[in-house]
Amino acid sequence: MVNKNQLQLTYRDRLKLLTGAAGLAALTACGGGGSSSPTPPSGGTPPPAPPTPPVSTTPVDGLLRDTFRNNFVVGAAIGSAQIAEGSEDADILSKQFSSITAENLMKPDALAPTEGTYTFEAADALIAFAEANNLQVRGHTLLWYRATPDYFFEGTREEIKARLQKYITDVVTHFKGRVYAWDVVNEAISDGDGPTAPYRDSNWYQAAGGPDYIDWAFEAARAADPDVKLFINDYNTELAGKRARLVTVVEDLIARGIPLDGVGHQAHIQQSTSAADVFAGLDAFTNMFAGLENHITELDISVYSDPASCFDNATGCQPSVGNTLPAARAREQATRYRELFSGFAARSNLTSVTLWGLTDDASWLNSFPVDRPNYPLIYDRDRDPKTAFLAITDPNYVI
Ligand code: 9MR
Repeated sequence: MVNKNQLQLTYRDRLKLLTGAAGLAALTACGGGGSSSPTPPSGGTPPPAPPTPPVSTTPVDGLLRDTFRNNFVVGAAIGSAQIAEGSEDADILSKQFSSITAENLMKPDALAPTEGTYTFEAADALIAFAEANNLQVRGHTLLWYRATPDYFFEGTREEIKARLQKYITDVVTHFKGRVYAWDVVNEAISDGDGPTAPYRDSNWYQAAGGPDYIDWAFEAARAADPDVKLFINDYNTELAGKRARLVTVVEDLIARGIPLDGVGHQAHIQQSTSAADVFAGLDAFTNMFAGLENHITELDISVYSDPASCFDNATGCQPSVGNTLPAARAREQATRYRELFSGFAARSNLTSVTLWGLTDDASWLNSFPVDRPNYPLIYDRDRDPKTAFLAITDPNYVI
């Protein structure tokens, strides 16, 4: 395969220009310069079409990360496939991003599938790739109610606490100095106002007989590494109810002196979500205490706008848009991405923005909440930057 970063215009790019098949190339050609088609003078001969400006789907090296260099690092969640030597994904990561998160490789079921045996190799390879390419690493995640082997929950409360703290001590120590932030506790907040609210009624909550496990996790992480930033991470902070419950928990942690540096906002949103609601999620935590940081940790924008029933019981989900992203949807999505990144850049305590995946084909949203092709990221299945990429990196780009 031709490495498109070795050439200014690849075979595929030229083919797209010739066939006019590429939405991106076409959009760039007519929208990139902010011009519209000239109107022929009435009765006269239409002027000749302006020459097609040179178009390449390869942005200049560093465009994405440099656009936000003074604002936040720009990350992508990845796995072993994306760092394969010579792959287009690895090339994109090294050229356009400044941070990575392991989508799965640093979760408890990946690092310690059986008690007392650590399997760090795949995560270490990810970190070695990051270090070789000047990418920072966000750690995800030390404690979650999913992706955790059953043995974590066996025994008495004291045994469970000791096991959890040993696990966190070992893992944080192993990655010490190589990870800039950890999602220490992931998704511990309830989605509703049930009996355990604001806490999720989870395996961890049951095993600890309450929310104390959150304290155990943060204390062990801080003891193992005094410098790494410690985050509580959750989804739906763009929704008022979930946000209020997370605020309650964060206030309590701070008041009791639990070591916490920031709030991770997953930002798994859909097209119907307004940027204002995402910003409200961020702003609720700003100035809660000096130095509290916000991170956007798992950003993606589903091109579907599904009702709650789709997430609850897979009914009422929007039908598939098919195997190509319709241009109108691509533009709507690009608009939302632009609004978000411009608002992110305006918030000084937002220090990291991570997309939950690199290319659309790799997204978990192709099978959640139902099997259906989705297009939630800023690189398409051909590894070309999408309209959304242009919208966030070029303020003059006409969407
Ligand atoms: O995208 C991840 C998917 O590949 C895994 O199967 C799943 C279970 O480990 O986790 C997904 O990532 C989740 C993340 O860790 C926490 N927030 C929600 C993400 C999507 O489910």
